Amino acid sequence: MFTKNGYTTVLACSDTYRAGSIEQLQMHAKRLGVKMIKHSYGADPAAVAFDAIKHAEAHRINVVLIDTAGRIQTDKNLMNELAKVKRVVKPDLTLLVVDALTGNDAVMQAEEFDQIVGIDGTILTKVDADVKGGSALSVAYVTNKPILFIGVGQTYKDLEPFNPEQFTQMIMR
Ligand SMILES: Nc1nc2c(ncn2[C@@H]2O[C@H](COP(=O)(O)OP(=O)(O)OP(=O)(O)O)[C@@H](O)[C@H]2O)c(=O)[nH]1
Ligand SMILES: [Mg+2]
Repeated sequence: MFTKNGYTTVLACSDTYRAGSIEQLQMHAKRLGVKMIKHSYGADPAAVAFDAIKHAEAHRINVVLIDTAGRIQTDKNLMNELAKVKRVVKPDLTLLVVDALTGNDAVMQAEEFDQIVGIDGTILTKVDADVKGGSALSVAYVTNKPILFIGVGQTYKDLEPFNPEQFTQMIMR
């Protein structure tokens, strides 16, 4: 989406935790023709993000996308690690990616992430598979932060701006 709109990007693999995460992001970077900054598994996610920002500054790249590991909101250590990434790199925008299929759990997730890490908004994925999408209402309500984009499929073009009208129609159907 950034590339299509004329912005240059660099990806930071700050998911140093989940098996295969580095290879996965590397593949996306290759397909998209963008640079990716990585360390090894177990490395400090904040350090990776920091390096990516330095790289972007040196090469005048517009946007740094920092991909962090998925985690359960009840794991205090991992949640604090995420808070650290935020403290160290001071991102312009912190987005929580929520899977619409997780239903009510998405609401708990969003609430905890907002409290501990602080989010600016959410991206709701798998809206194509969600029966109703009612959790979106609750996620926006508990965080009081906007849903910015929805995921409607598995390809790069399947990220759409959130359209409240359309969404309401879908829920009311
Ligand atoms: N149908 C559909 N599939 C999606 C959507 N968003 C992501 N996926 C698929 O869901 C799977 C997991 O996507 P990832 O991007 O790896 O999810 P993640 O949340 O980063 O997962 P972790 O890195 O393990 O925390 C992939 O196969 C994606 O293609 C969506 O909006 N719709
Ligand atoms: Mg991931």
